[in-house]
Amino acid sequence: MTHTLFISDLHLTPERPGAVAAFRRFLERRAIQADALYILGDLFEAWVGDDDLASPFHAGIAAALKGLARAGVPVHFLAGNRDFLVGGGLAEAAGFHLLEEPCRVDLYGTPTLLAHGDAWCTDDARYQTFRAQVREPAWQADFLAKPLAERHALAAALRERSEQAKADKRPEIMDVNADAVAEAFRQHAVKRIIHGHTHRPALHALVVDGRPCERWVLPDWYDDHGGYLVCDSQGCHAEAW
Ligand code: LP5
Ligand code: MN
Repeated sequence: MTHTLFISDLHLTPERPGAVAAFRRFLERRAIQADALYILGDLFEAWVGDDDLASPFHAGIAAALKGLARAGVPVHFLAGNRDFLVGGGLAEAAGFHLLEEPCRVDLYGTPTLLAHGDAWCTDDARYQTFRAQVREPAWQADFLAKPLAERHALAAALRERSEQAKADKRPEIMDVNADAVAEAFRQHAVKRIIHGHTHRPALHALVVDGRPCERWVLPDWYDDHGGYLVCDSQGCHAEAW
């Protein structure tokens, strides 16, 4: 047993070649040494359906991930708000296991809860309304039935709307809600949570019902920065790439 790696919020797109190159290097040189790799959502800038594997960019990322899995490192993926439409097609092409969030795992003896993190941003009421709608199977079936080009156009329009909406929101409401997090520690009987989404990498030490707990927030990846969490039997620590 050595260590397990956690990443999220890479937002991979051909428009940010620095982050893409860093991800490829990370897979080839760093993740190859791990017991397992967990991707906690927002691997892609936007995922509009598994038929988008027709794009050479997406197929190339899937192939790189599959290379890691073929080399014997299990890869696990749970979806974020940018790639909640990832399904069995990408899982097959990339060789990863799809997880439902939140997902409780035993990490070298420490029960740990994994999630993207957006579901705990309960103060962001407009986002939660939107999230509930796009997680509906009927909405997803309707969206996936549209031509690929139309889905790309809708996703681009939504990204623009989202950036405008975020500019008008107070930063606090875009962070996780303390009560929602405490409830997750309680409900899943864990002392450690790992998540992404908020782009506020940190270790938060807290006490829930008298028990010391830790919440690790993963960093995002852009052309000039990014990183991952390393966990082993001694605990976790963050590393930059
Ligand atoms: O992603 P991030 O961190 O920047 O912002 C999120 C929330 N925004 C989103 C939207 C994603 O960025 C884009 C997802 C692309 C997925 C592609 C597939 C599905 C396409 C569906 C096409 C309709 O998740 C943002 C949060 C922020 O996190 C912090 O938690 O605040 O939430 C918003 O900005 C949502 C707005 O507040 C409400 C948006 C209402 C949109 C209504 C539908 C518009 C239809 C668009 C087509 C014209
Ligand atoms: Mn996110």
